[in-house]
Amino acid sequence: MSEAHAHFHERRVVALCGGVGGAKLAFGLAQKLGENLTVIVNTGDDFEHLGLTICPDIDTVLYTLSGLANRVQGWGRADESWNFMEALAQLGGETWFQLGDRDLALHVERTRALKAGVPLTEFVAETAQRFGISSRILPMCDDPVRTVLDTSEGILPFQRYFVERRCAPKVKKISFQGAEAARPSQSVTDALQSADLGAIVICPSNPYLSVDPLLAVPGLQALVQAAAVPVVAVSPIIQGKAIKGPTTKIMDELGVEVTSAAIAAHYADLIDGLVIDSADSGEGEKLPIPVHAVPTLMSSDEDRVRLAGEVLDFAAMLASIPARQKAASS
Ligand code: FO1
Repeated sequence: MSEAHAHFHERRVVALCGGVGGAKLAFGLAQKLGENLTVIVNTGDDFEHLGLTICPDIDTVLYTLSGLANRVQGWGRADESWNFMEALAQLGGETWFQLGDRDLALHVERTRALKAGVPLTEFVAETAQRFGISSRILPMCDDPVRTVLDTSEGILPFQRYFVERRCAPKVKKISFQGAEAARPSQSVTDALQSADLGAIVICPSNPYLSVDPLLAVPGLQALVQAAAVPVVAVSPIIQGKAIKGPTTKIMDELGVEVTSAAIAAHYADLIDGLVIDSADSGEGEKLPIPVHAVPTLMSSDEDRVRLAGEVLDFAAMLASIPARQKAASS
């Protein structure tokens, strides 16, 4: 761990992150790096609902890094009450997507700010500051990008598939509406081009649903590839299973083997190393890139911080090998 501390003491780290799983590692990285961490978050899950703009992954990262998160469900706030939902149900309103009373305040205030012309990036930065978060949290872009799934039940917007249909329909294709017209914000570009950048971490989020939307923003993938620092991904797969969510089911439906090797192949153009679970260390030996096998299950805050330390150590090790540096190889 001392190696990583030495290497990253003055350097910045960018993490690419989706919702619940990714936010856990982002929490660990934030504990280690504080203001030297920038988390770029998926906004493909965002949607307009009940007249409000909801940004689930951004909010999951905000709540997780500030300690406000509901740790059991992973999304939403702890100490939540549900009076609004109960009253809405009584009125015959839409209740398939649960909005807690405290959580609702964030959606109302964000919708007001966006309507007043405040960019999402600015609103998130101000909210993070109010929540006492020292790390930077950036939406992947300020333009609307919406993940849409072509399924056995037809075309479904992300939250209809994920929450209302509980990921039951078979996924045939995933697309990111609006991505072609989107551009990385200046803050995202600056973070990835920073002269102080030491590493880029791809959190153990769902590669297809949570990380691909980020990479679909034209120019963002090129910024990651152009950065002359190690890019390290953490595999969300442990022994052929994903800890949470539909990753395994979607990989099956898309005809991809549920292995860390498939994750390495998915990110082949991007990463210099992959962190996999120690239970899969045998599999790691067969991969064509450097692999670091450690326990990746994050049940406690200690687990999150420990895994973050391992990821930073691994990145520091990769940075110390000149042949591995992208600047040298490209
Ligand atoms: N997930 C659910 O499974 N059911 C819900 O009713 C639900 C509500 C919700 C409200 C606000 C929020 O920020 C997240 C919410 N989520 C809910 C989680 C969300 O759908 C997923 O975590 C992500 O979009 C996937 O990363």
